[in-house]
Amino acid sequence: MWNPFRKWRRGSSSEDEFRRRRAELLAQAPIPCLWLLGKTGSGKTSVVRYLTGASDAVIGGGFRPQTKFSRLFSFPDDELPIVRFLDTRGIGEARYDPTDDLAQFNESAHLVIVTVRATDQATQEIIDPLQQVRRANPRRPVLLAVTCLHDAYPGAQHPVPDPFDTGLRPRPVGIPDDLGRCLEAHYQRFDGLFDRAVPIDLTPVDDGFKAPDFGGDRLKQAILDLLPAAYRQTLLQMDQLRAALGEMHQSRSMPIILGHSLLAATAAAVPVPWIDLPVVMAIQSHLIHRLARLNQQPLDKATLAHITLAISGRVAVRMGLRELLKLIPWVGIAANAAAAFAFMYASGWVWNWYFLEIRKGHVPTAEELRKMYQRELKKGAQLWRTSHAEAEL
Ligand SMILES: Nc1nc2c(ncn2[C@@H]2O[C@H](COP(=O)(O)OP(=O)(O)OP(=O)(O)O)[C@@H](O)[C@H]2O)c(=O)[nH]1
Ligand SMILES: [Mg+2]
Repeated sequence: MWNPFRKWRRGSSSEDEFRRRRAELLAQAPIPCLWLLGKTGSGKTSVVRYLTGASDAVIGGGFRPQTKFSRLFSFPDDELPIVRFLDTRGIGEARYDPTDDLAQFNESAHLVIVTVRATDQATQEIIDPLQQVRRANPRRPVLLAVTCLHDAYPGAQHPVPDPFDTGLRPRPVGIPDDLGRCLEAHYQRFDGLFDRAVPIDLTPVDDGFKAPDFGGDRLKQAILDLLPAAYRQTLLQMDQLRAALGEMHQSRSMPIILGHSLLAATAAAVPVPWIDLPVVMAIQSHLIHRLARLNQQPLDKATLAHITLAISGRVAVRMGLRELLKLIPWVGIAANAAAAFAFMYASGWVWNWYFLEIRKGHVPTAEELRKMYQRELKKGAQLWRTSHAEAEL
């Protein structure tokens, strides 16, 4: 029985070796890192929750302390992140000195998001460190997120329709002027320290707002526009997948499958022959085991062989990725990466579906598995193409 993981292991030793190579690949993978800078209670965690769909408990438990003032949250986890958030703590309670954070993260943070509450006027403690952060890398984009808009219209619902123009410093049109004045004051205070602003109000559902993610689309669009193109893709893929999956985007499988697909694409794009096929196969094996654990399903060798065989047949399994490459009409590194991405994406969703069906008491037939694999392969290729095309715009 052919087992891609065993073959790879025989060639190159152990789980440690895989971890080492994964770390090498992760260092090259275009994982965006967003640096959240804001006073305590200004909405940093709310931004993370909105962008990832993760719960407060997951976010809280996933933060790793980095420096005196900061901690890092890798989504969905440290093992295979698709996006990272650097969260500053305690600003407003203590004087924040960004020197340590800059020493550690100046190179790796791609975008700074400054959160400030609409009616907060004591902003100097955030302006001072922001000046230092801006000076350290003036080309790194800074997004000013003005949060808790409703503080400017207490007791009322958010205005409908959305009253903001689409400028870099959005202003509300046709509503009472308090909010407009608050925003204008922030734009003046932070003048020269940000590239674009977004008014948002991200509220827990229990707070009773009819629109709990007020301005959320504006926030996402601004992040996509500001991030360097290479780092934009990952977020685009996540966004497009969410739209396509609807309710299922809450599923914890999505970021895991996406993370493995991106790592496979990175492996295939590295122009070193030894790295592509064996490592991609090892990544697939990891993905399958992760999904089995997530769905609380046992995974034995017989099942592994049975499904792999059902999906693509004995010869095609052996040749999996290489065969796939031939079917893709472009050549070169980009095609390798695209094929590896689609291959991992399709494998992930087929396995995930298999585990879900088994839990329901239905054993999928080989024909069903094959059909789904073909369908998901097309979707994966499409996702790669559209997110790359959009990222290059
Ligand atoms: N209504 C509303 N509530 C918000 C908004 N942003 C944050 N909050 C609420 O304000 C509280 C603090 O928000 P967090 O997102 O935890 O703030 P934080 O910046 O992460 O705070 P620290 O972790 O203490 O530094 C929470 O109860 C949020 O639900 C917003 O835009 N609108
Ligand atoms: Mg927080």
